[in-house]
Amino acid sequence: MSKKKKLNLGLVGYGFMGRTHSNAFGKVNQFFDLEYEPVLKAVCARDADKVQAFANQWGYESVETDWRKLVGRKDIDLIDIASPNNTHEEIAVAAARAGKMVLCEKPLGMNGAEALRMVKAVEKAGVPNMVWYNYRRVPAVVLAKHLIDEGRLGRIFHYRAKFLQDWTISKDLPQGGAGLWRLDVNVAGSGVTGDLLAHCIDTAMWLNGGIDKVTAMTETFIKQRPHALTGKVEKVGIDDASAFLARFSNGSLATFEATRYARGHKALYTLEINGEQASISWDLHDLHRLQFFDHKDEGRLRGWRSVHITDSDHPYMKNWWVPGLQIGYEHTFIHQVADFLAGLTDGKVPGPSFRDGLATDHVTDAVLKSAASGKWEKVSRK
Ligand code: SOE
Repeated sequence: MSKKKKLNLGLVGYGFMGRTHSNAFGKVNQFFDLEYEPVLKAVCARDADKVQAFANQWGYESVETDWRKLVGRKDIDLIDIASPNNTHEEIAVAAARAGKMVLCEKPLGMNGAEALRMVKAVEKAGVPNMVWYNYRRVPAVVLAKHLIDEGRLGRIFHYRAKFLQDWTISKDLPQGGAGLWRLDVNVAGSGVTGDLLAHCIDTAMWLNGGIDKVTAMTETFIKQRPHALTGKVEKVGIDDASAFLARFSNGSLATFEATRYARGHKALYTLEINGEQASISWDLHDLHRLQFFDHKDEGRLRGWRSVHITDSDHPYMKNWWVPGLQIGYEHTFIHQVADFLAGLTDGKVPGPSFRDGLATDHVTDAVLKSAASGKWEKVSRK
């Protein structure tokens, strides 16, 4: 019998993200030596048969079909929100008021106003909180953060990020319903701005500090789609593509682009940072490599290094296999849980906090505002 402190989890939502979180909760104690151990107490979703099947597959002890009942349960310590974006605020606020710790999928709110109410609720309740911006926990991206914080890049001039996909190009794809709610603006809040650019923005502000202002353009290429729930052809309200220029507070300039219309690209999240002394570049399709160029290298041998991030002195890697053997996407969620649990022990839960999630929502709000106004828009810091 494990002597670890039990942390009873209640998961809301069993889609793609419910699976990534459940996998992380299940694996974390096998690879990380932690005081706390997550217990898969309950999973909640509206469809009783499907949620029971999910519970059986992932090992949850019980099911609920109403999140209010889950939040009201005395045997639950932490509510993990992996349901669609339009449910985040209500569940998070209720969970915080009930004194539960709260983890929430990204983006935190449908917009900054929602996210601010969520921040106020968790901060008032004083409950540990985190947003699942998982790419902060790719070992190569963490190494990039260390190199920047050590000053190896020197003054930063440029930040460049893209997140390219191609899964919504077909005009026959419906909007709404299971698996396709990201196309329904009433459920998602926005399109690629909140879904994909939000990842780029979270990582960017973590690596390079705050963003002051943006100028953006968005496009909806397919204007109408059948709605899976109503059966009617309805106007599409999401942005299919979104691009913006930004000015960071540290004086660097940035370009960001996200689309679901880049034929051939499935989840091509790339970032590049150019500093006075060095540059860094990273690519999610090759996530265990960090490209590094150091101007201080001897001239004859100067060039881009492709560092294979699998050694035990690379972030998180001593917890995995032997050098040379790679890890993947699902490990970023395991790292996030490991850091969260370690933070409970230390009394200092690391980011991204709900407040960090709010900062990203403020940028995406400014992006959408600028796309509508055609002007540069300031990013709120409230
Ligand atoms: C959309 O396709 C999606 O699944 C996002 O919702 C995730 O946040 C991203 O990591 C991968 O793409």
